Amino acid sequence: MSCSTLQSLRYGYSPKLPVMLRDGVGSVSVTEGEKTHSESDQEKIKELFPNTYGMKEVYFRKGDSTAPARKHVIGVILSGGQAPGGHNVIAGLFDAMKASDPDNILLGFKGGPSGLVNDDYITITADNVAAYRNTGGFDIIGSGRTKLETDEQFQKVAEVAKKHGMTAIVIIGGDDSNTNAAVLAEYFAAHKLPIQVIGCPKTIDGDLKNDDIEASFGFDTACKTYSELIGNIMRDANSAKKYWHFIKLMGRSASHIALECALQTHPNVCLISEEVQEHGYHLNQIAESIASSVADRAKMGCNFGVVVIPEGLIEFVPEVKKLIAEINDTLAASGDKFAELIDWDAKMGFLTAALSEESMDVFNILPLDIQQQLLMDRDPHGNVQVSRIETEKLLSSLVGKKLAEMKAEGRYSGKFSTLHHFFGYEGRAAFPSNFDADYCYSLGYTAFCLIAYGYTGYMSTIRHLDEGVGKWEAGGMPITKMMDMERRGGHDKPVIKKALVDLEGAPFMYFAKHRKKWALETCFRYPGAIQYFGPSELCDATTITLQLEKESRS
Ligand code: FBP
Repeated sequence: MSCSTLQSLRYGYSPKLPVMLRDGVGSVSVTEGEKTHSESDQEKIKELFPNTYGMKEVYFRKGDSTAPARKHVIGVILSGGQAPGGHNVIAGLFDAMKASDPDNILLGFKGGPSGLVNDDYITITADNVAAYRNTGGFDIIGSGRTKLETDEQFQKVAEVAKKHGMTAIVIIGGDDSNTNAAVLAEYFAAHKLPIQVIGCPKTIDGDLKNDDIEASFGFDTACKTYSELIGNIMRDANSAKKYWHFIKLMGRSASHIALECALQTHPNVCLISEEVQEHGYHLNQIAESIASSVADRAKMGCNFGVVVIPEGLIEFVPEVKKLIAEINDTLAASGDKFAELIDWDAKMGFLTAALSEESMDVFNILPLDIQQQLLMDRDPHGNVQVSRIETEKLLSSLVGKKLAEMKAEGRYSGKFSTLHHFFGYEGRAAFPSNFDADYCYSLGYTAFCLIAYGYTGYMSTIRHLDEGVGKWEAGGMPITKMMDMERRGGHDKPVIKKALVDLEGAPFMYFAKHRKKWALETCFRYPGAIQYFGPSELCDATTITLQLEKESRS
């Protein structure tokens, strides 16, 4: 019996590289573009990054390398939530390093930034990498959410780097981790330490996106995985014709994942948090609009449908946003006092005394399990863990109440049976699509080219992602270019601006144009599973978001 598995077959996949990288690092030349400036707050950011601000944009071309020959010991970390393709960033980095000099060494620090601070590492070998090529997950070295931001941590990292003779560190992470990469690069430059820092844009959420980063890696695979699942549910719904499915999708604050999945599958309803915020829609209004879609379909004999809800929605509903902010302040100010209260009535007493009357009214209309979820521990950044709040259940119960009222008034006579789903972890460690496998490998390869040419404080970039790999362009962009000043935890901080869904952007506009029809009719699309082998138009297709963004630019 043959025992080929997708895993074993994927080990043999050769990720495609942009043309300028295909002949190996010895044949990559560099061109510098214009000096860069930050998104906004230029004077302030220049002052905070005196050694790494204003550097030039970098492009790689085919040509003889002029990078100085030098042995490298590079440390790499994976930071934050898993995103498909992380292993390939490491594989691309490893292959480029070894192609440049077989004696180069790659150290993988375990469990995210804390591994770097605590000098917990493995030496990455060819055998190691071979066991993880083109696979999902971050298990080659693990990941973590420790923030790398204090001088004390930087000092420890410097000691670890000195001990190993490290020349560079590659940080594979989201907006916050890349912000910290820029701060670390500035710290090393200010202390005249010869350690370069390069970032790679990771997150399924798709919110690390700007003029220079067309997409973060993992978004493509995660959306395709969720779209397959949603499509399967739609087909089941359209067969059984008896359930309304409420599906919450990961993505933290931004609704990019929900929007892309809606474009892929055409649900009856897809909420977009950014739109809810823009119009200040209240919970009541959101429930009413879903209920009206349910009632309209019921008139046509369709007592089934699909509602897609972005994970972070709850934080964008004005009254809940206010409630969460008040709970955050109350929990932060109470120290351990609140956590020590075991009895629910005692907790309620505490909250009633601390929250405004308006917020307490909102809290009181929420079902008990949602109330409890809102009081759970915050993440290390002090944020509510939105992935753990069952917004899908909250909304379906509010819609149920609305429909009951409509029934009593004779305005609705259908059946409303609901099922709930939350898709998040199902997609974060999936086998990367060809797009993510190629993109990630290219990001890792490019990261080494940036290091070889001596750059620090840069993010590895691949442009023209909406075209085939043959047209991709490898390069680097100073991270400070992507920054602005934001108020975080009571202080003004330089950060990479998080990209939320642009309500005037082509993907949202397309959705807005079609959603009325999708709400009433059954227009479901069934994308099926990600294809790894077969015709290129199937296997290498990008997201609809990227395609629409491209069309709107051309
Ligand atoms: P990052 O890429 O920003 O780390 O987040 C990815 C993510 O999957 C979010 O979509 C989600 O809200 C969060 O991680 C869940 O966190 P955890 O893995 O800690 O449960």
